[in-house]
Amino acid sequence: MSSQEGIALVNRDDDGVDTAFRSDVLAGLSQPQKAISARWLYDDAGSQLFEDITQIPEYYPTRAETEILRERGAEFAELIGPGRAVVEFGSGSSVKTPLLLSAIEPSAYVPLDISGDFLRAAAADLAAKFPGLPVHPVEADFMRQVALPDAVSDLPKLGFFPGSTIGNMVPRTAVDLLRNMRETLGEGARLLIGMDLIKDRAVLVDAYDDAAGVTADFNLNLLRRVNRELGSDIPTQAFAHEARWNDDFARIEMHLVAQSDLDFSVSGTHFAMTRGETIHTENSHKFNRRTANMLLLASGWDPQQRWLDSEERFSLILAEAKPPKSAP
Ligand code: AVI
Repeated sequence: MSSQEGIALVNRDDDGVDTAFRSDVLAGLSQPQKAISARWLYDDAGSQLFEDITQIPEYYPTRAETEILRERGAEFAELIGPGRAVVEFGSGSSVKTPLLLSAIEPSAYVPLDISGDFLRAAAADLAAKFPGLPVHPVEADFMRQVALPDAVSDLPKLGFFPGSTIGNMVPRTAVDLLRNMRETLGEGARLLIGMDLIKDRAVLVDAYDDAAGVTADFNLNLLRRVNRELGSDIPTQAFAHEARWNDDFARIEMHLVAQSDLDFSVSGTHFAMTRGETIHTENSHKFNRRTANMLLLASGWDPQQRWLDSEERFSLILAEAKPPKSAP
């Protein structure tokens, strides 16, 4: 997951403030359940903290997904075949992407990311590792439909969306994104997507509330960012990180819990919180076979194959964009 700090795609006012960040924060803090969108967790410090999270013992998703990519290369090659343009939604990870690319003999690699800096770094890294592979980075907001470079227009496509980032979206947004991916990639495209699985509540809560406090720091960094960028005086030390399982929606939620009654202002707007009140900062939805299939089918993707890691904690699913057909 990269920083969302794209240069060309960010609107700033005369004081250099990201106007979307300010309006999102002010709107979110004005709701009865205070909330700030998880996209703002990823400034440079937050992106580094997320990298640190992927290394902590309790956070299994990265290791589990990497294991699948490492072990199942021959099956990917057989089902996907050679010659596809791999379109990665996000800048690409230095570990996962090479595992896929070396398994399937692609014709081109197209990383899409809103952050030009992360994109160029990831593209250069991949080009060095795969000298014969054409790499065409595209700076774009992949939540929308994206025009791919002419150089790959005639190639069959494989979308790659690892990490269970789809789980950070509420279902309505996830469906919008998956439908846009289908439009971006075209008919006959395949999609290889990571989805984390529903499991024991304690394992899930620990993965998002680790003993070393890295995830707590990641969550609290959001308040530090608001103070730094929006001229506010939120007493960050008066908040505690909480990860809670919401069983109705099969998701881990991250909250920042006020430890006392509080008053603060953000960009000149006053806010008050009572002790125990929370700011909701992230959802991480978990799936089972049926809910994963339902999400894909609702978005125009036919699931074809599903792989799990050896401890059955995480899934990678291959799906195909098929034309709509009549069914009972
Ligand atoms: C990026 N995303 C898939 C992570 C997740 O597991 O939902 C973000 C994260 N938040 C806290 N820990 C990890």
